[in-house]
Amino acid sequence: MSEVLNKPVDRSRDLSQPLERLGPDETLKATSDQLRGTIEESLADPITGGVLFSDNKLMKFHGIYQQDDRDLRDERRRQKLEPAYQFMIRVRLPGGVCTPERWLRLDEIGRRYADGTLRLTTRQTFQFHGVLKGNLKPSIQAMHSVLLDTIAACGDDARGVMCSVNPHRSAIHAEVYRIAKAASDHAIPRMPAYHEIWLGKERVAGSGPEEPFYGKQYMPRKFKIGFVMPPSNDIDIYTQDLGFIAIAGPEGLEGFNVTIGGGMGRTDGAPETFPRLADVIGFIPVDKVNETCDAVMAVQRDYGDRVDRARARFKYTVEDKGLDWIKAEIESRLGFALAAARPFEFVTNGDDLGWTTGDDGNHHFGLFIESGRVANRNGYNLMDGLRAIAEVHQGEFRLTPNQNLVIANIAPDRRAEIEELLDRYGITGANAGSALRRNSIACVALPTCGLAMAESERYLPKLVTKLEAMFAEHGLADEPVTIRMSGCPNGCSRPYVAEIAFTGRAPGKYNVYLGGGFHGQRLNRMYLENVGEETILSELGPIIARYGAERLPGERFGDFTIRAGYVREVKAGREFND
Ligand code: SRM
Ligand code: SF4
Repeated sequence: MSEVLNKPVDRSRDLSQPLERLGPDETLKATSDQLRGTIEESLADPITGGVLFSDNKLMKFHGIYQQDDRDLRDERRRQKLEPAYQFMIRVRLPGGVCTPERWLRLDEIGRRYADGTLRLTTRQTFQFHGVLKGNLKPSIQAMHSVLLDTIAACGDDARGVMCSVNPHRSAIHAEVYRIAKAASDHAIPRMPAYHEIWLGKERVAGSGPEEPFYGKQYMPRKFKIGFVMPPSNDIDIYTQDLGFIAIAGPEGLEGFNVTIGGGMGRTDGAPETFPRLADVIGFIPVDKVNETCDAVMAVQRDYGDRVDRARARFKYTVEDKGLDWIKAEIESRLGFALAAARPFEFVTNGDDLGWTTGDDGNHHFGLFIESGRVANRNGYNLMDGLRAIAEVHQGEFRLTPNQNLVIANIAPDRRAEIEELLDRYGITGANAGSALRRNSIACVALPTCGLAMAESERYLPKLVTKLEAMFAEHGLADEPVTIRMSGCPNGCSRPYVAEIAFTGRAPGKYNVYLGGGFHGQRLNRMYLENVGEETILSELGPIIARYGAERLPGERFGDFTIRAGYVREVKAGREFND
């Protein structure tokens, strides 16, 4: 990234402050020898299946998290054994586009080194779970053999860049994807430590700083960038730290509206934390995207809170400094004023499932994948089926922000072959289930996520079975309603923009939220606190019944719950906890 933007600023939070006045993570980053720490030593330590606490933190920048199997935690404690340490690896995959060759390699890694599954995430990439320490290097090296990496997939940096999955308007989509990919390549940190530790490269001493933009301390916190193509808001643009809304005219792509300051994460009982929807601050031409990434990220790098990590996301910098001030600071770094934002319209944040045809006549199959888990389970051999398809497919796979998959760019004369494989493996996901199920997202949660307070991926499908029966009873089986569950308030399924949402409080207990906007344009509000399934069903049942009987033509469930007075509309993130 550009060094020009490294101008000194704001002494209260500037990196030149003594480290002891900043949070412990800042000290760790600054003294980590550019993210090397003692990762090599931790990996080589045969006494434990884990790594040092500090190395675990640093490994996040390398796309790797230490976890332990929480299903086994109590039993192992009783047996006085260390936790069943294992690792999660997250791939960097801008826009979720994956070639069949890469799919096959990732499938092999999943079977050989992980828990035998692939997990498609809400930011359009793959995660591996259950990787043992000794299998980390072989996994990363296998990815490298198909030119994939995990750099900055986690950590205080620019995370995986998202891009709308829109095979219908393929020419413009291709251009937006190309720009999103370039922005990802631009924002990725230069990280020699990664190549040394995982790929065995020799350390080379250079004259300049190893990372000219991020420096030694990187960003105050994770930073998320996304590109969206109206009328689909599939990436939930208002939840991104920095977003680009593609504006297309008669001649093609004209540029992007820029959004800043979105985010979901919050903490129960901490009103100073809240989800926030991004603001649209102006329009830029196509060739200013990377400069805009630099300018916005530099403002957050220099002004973000480096003392309190709970308030270190860009959304709080925007709240604390004020939108006008932040916009002026971005413009001063850009050296030009943003143009007025152009009109645009979103109609959905869901995916197109089933067969569709693109501008160029190629076919695409959108496949619903429950909670994004690709596995062979309970007689449904989805992982084998997708492997068989990858072996013959000549287009690509596109991972969606709703944890689904598009088998994309199937030439007309190849469609029959793909259809035959879908039939042979019984892969009918897109057509099976209610509209409620097809619009459901659950984060991973138990047993791997160390922050989970309740089940999510393993529970939401069962809850949906009960709720969809209620919707069907009132003639609403085909009514799309967004429903999202997270095992804790961090909100990895982007629950606070869903029409119905659940966040875990304790085993079997959830907060319930209603009133989110159908295409992600409005935050929801808490309706029930810390309740179990019985209360969830007994409280939601009458609301669903009234919706069936009293809704206005075209009225969405989230809008209805506000009109009917179940929840008050949230107009700004700060109001979320009122
Ligand atoms: Fe997330 C932390 C999983 C998307 C907000 N997230 C985690 C960790 C790494 C837990 C941890 O820190 O120990 C989870 C690993 C669980 C596991 O076992 O795999 C985790 N997050 C996920 C994924 C896999 C959920 C999924 O089911 O798909 C998503 C991976 C995305 C990717 O491919 O990069 C995922 N996480 C999100 C999103 C949605 C998004 O980005 O569009 C959010 C909300 C948006 C936002 O960032 O505001 C999100 N994750 C968080 C947070 C809260 C951050 C905050 O601002 O407070 C945490 C906790 C943290 O960072 O301290 C977190
Ligand atoms: Fe884990 Fe919480 Fe994210 Fe779910 S929302 S994956 S429980 S951090």
